[in-house]
Amino acid sequence: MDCLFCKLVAREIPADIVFEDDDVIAFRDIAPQAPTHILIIPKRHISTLNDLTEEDCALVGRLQFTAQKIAKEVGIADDGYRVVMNCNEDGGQTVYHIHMHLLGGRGMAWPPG
Ligand code: DGP
Repeated sequence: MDCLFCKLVAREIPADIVFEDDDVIAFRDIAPQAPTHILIIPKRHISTLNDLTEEDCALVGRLQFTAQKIAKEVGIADDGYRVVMNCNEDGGQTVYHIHMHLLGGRGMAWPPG
């Protein structure tokens, strides 16, 4: 499958990996939008949030919990952070393998652009 993040999981392209377990991998975004910008993804390919099934609920919870763990580890948990998952074109998704953005290290604006 021609998926950038599957290639990253397979170590076919390099990444600055900050966390990995059997189901999830997290790495620094190549174009950071904040002092801390980390992507947390399932190792299994899921194209968009629209493709999730009931069986994926625990996996999505694992993504969120991993974000919390990393936020604490990198020291942004107390000041605060944002997690974002973009879906399809209007949502701003550019890589079609679901991923959670963990953004922190600066104040965030609302509403998002
Ligand atoms: P989204 O627009 O929500 O689909 O986010 C995709 C993110 O992926 C975007 O913030 C940039 C990041 N990205 C794209 N290509 C690479 C890559 O090769 N390596 C890393 N580490 N991040 C990438």
